[in-house]
Amino acid sequence: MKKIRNNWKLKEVLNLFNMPFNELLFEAHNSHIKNHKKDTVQVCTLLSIKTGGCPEDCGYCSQSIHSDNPIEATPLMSLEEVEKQAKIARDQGSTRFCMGAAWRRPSNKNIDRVIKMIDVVHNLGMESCVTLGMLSEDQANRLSRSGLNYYNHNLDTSREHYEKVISTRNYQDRLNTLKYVRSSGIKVCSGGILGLGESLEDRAKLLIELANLEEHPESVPINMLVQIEGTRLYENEKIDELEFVKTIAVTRIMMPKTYVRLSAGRESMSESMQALCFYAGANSVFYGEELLTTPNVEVEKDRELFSKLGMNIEGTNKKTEKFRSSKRKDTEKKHNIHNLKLIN
Ligand code: SAM
Ligand code: DTB
Ligand code: SF4
Repeated sequence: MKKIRNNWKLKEVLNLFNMPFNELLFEAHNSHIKNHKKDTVQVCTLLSIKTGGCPEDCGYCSQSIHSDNPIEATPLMSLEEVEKQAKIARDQGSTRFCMGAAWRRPSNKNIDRVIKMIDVVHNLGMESCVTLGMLSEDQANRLSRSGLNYYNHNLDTSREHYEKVISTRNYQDRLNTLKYVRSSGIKVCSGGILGLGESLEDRAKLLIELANLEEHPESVPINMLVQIEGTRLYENEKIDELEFVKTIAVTRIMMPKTYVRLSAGRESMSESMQALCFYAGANSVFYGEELLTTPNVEVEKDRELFSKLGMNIEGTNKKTEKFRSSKRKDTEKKHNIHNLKLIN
């Protein structure tokens, strides 16, 4: 992605946050329509290919062995199961498939297996994304040679707040992986979570870290903490809805060409709040009934919302919908599934 601006200062970002709400949204919306196709949303389906048993102690995550109620650990999913899930996602209209694994860092053997999964996704005509924890330079290069499109690796919060959330790795570990991913040629997907007990200044500093990278990430997910029982941050004070919308707007202004993903937490957001986020510059979402270990908005509900808002899914048109609908019938037959909940 072309360099835009990467010398943001804290004071000017705080000034953006302190603008009157309507003025901030208006400025963000103008930046959005100058740089992106209007009323278009990019959709990506998530699949947890290796769940639970993670040695990291991220205070928000149900997959950490440090959680009081850790999710059951599973082995790495079979290629056949990945293919089945990827076909369902494609038939539901998804154009990107993101596979997540609860690892601190993947072994080289597991990288080999993930590369085969990436091939499966490409053969189905979707873009690929993976999120596997920390990578070595060599692993990033191998994934790049496999044709991987995106690597997701979040900074989560500001450098200062980070150690209150995670103690088993540091900020520089995260930045190193992002550096290897960027120099390997894979597109960068990196963002954060709101509702981790961070201050407004922490939110501004997270965005400065991302926007002051040599190149802006192509994709920035903004997650709202999904509070999961047993995790350290369960029952944290919830972030104010309008503060969340403002963070989307500031992200849009600071990184005009980036896809801003309205990520985890949509299930508990009203349609009006999501509509405000789209106005403020969000232009991608996770799509499909599940995130990694928690539920997401139902596909039909999303379809209805997009239709109410006059929004289209990026990369789909009448021809691709017809193709998907015929593929959907094959998938239903092959896996003996009736009535996949989907597009019409
Ligand atoms: N283990 C890898 C890692 O941490 O990079 C990949 C999977 S991890 C679950 C991917 C991202 O999901 C995390 O970096 C975090 O930003 C987000 N996430 C995890 N649990 C979450 C929660 N409860 N609410 C919101 N976002 C969450
Ligand atoms: C991201 O920023 N959010 C996604 C994805 N990248 C991998 C994960 C959200 C997880 C929400 C909690 C769960 O389902 O476990
Ligand atoms: Fe492990 Fe990723 Fe969960 Fe942290 S967020 S505990 S690294 S799966």
